[in-house]
Amino acid sequence: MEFKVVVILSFLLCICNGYVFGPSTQSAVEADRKEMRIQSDINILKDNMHELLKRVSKNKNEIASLKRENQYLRKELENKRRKFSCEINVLNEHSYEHQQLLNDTKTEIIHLRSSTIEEIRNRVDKLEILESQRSEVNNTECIDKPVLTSCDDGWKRHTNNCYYFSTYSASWTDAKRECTQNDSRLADASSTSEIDFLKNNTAKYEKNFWLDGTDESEEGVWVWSTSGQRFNVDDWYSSEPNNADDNEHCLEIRRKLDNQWNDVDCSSLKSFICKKPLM
Ligand SMILES: [Ca+2]
Ligand SMILES: [Ca+2]
Repeated sequence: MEFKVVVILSFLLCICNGYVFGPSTQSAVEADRKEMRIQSDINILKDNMHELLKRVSKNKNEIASLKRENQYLRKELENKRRKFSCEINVLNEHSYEHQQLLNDTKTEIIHLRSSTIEEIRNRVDKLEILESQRSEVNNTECIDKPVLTSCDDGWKRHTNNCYYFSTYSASWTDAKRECTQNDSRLADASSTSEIDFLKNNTAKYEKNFWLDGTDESEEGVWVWSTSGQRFNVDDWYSSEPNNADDNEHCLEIRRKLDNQWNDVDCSSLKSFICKKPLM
């Protein structure tokens, strides 16, 4: 009997634990767990919010820095724009001035070209007239003058020319006239053999002799006065021509300079050499 009572009480206790007290204890545990999870979530959210606030603060600083940089760049851009605008204006002004200058130069060139062409035409016309006159004179000379087959007495022959070495002195201008009056001209020299011929003869006479060369028209530009031709050969002494006292414009063969060429005062008196063709 006692055993039956014990079994019955144990059974009732089990029922009480399972159906009366069991459910309320489980809910409390579950509630605690939920509270802990929520608290944990809240802590995580707090941490996240704190992190977000830090980022927001940092971004604000960066934004402020970018704004300042943006303002600086805008100012720089404006300064550059003003500077380039100013330079462009200056360049435009210069370009305009250069264009004006170019136009003036073009006009001047056109004018010069026209006047030069006109001058050349005039000179050609004059040359044609002179050529015509010279032909007439040559024809007359050919008819009137006998052909020389040998040089006159007192004249020396070299190749196809005759040369007269004067025994008296005259100025360069008078010497030219003397030669012309003797159907010849003041001698020029067109080859080294002719220069040697003249030099060898003047050495024998031991005098200074005029030649036809002069730079009277243009200082330093030596020509043969009769032909107007520039020298194709010369025999200047090493330190000549020196245009001493700015007054030496006529050509002599100078004895004391090894019978080489020297420029000298045209009014000085010297012997001279006349030249005329043999044929
Ligand atoms: Ca001179
Ligand atoms: Ca001289």
